[in-house]
Amino acid sequence: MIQRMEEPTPQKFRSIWVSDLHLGAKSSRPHCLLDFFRHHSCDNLYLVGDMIDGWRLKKSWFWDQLHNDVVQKVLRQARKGTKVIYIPGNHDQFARDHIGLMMGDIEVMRDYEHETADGRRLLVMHGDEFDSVVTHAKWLAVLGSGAYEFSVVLNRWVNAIREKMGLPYWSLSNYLKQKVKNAMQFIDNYEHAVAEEARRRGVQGVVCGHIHRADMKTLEGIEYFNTGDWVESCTALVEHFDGRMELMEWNVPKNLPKTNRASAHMTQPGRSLAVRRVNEEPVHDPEAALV
Ligand SMILES: [Mn+2]
Repeated sequence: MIQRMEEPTPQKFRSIWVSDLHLGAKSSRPHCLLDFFRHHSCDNLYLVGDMIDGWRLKKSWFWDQLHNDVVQKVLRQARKGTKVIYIPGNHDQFARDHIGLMMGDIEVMRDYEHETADGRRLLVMHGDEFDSVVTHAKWLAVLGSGAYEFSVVLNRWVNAIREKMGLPYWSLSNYLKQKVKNAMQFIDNYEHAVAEEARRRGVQGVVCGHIHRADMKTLEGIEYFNTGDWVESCTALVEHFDGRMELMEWNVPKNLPKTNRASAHMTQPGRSLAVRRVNEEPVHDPEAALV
């Protein structure tokens, strides 16, 4: 008998939402999503936009076997009976020309109303529509915590030069703090705009992506879910069979030998991110244009 490499038995959910994979961008992490799909299955799979980064692909073609594998995996799930709905985002807006059509077994929609097992109605959309409603603050132009110390050193240099040029003292750290504040304000405005749209449509909640910030909370009576991304955080939103929602993080180191991969994340399978959100570090995205 031929010994085959064993596939894991996937954990099954009623629904899974993923977004912002940005396939085609160098920072995309298709191996993480592929591994997530190997370990989880569902009845309803939602691809909530920016799955493929058409903007990047126009500039330089970055597409390897792993990219194909993810696409194949999704197509296979659709063929096997998972209802797959693809809601294109701003980076894969070329697919918006196909709204209402089928791509293989995948249905392409502008947005979608999902009904949970316990009867809540959730508006599913990518969410870039609400960029213009909020500010045009470059909210991603913020730095992570490690960069703060560096900024203090840099500040000294900057001001030494400014002094030589006869310019007054200028605080880099205040400048950065202001940037971070703007970023937080942007996120807050965005979330409220999206929640407001759900209210306008008469549904109980909203599932979106776009800002690469996984979250799960209630905003003025509207349930707000953000699926996060597969560029940095590798997060998915899942619905259990009783309608319970959960945010999952699925990070797999890229260079881990295949056989060890399972153990890499089994230490914390699907931990909830719901508590991670207060006063946390601002998002730092190495490719700011990804949103
Ligand atoms: Mn987007």
